[in-house]
Amino acid sequence: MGMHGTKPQKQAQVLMLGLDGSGKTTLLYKLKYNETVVTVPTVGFNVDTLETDRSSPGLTVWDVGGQKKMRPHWRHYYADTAGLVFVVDSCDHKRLDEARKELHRVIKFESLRGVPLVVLANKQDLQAAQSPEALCLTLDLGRVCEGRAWFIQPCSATTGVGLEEGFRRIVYLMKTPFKQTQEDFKIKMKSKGLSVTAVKQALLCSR
Ligand code: G3D
Ligand code: MG
Repeated sequence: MGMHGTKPQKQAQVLMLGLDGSGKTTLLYKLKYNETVVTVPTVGFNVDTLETDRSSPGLTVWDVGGQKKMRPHWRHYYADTAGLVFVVDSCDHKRLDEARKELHRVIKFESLRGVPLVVLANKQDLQAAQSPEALCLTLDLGRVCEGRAWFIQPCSATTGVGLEEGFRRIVYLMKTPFKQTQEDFKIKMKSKGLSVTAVKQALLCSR
């Protein structure tokens, strides 16, 4: 993310989860070093820090391995999580249902109650990618995220498009009380001439 002079004082923990192969490690390296790396499946975790603007805490991002055998261990990373980023391979149509189940299982944990969520709809550079609107429905985000601040961000870890936006969004959701995010959202939509109902139908952002 942007480099803005003085290091922020506090660090906030962002937990990045998602099925194996969804692109977590690729996107973390792209964000941090602007490099496309050849990844190997993450056994255990990677951790890195990202700087934000001076008014926001820096982020410590935990990239936890997403293989089936790793998933029971995800819960050991939930404590102190200020923001959750769930990465989805938008092209892996066969495993979208598995991704949905894992996401639902994660966000039901008591220790993650009310923690803001950004879903990164990754691999949008590929033609077969499902759109974020369609993914919202496939992942049933509107229903399962009731009462939680959330957003779905299309991105590509290989080109870098959408990555900073996704992490800016999690910072905004972490910093802003839930009620305020709803108000901001309504104002933004009105200024675009869209009714809140129309936008809810589009299911593009948090309610
Ligand atoms: P993970 O950390 O979530 O397990 P990785 O996933 O970061 O290891 O990525 C898994 C594979 O997906 C890698 O390819 C990586 O290059 C690819 N990938 C990640 N993000 C994108 C993206 O946005 N677009 C495209 N086209 N590919 C992506 P390999 O071939 O090494 O398995
Ligand atoms: Mg990995």
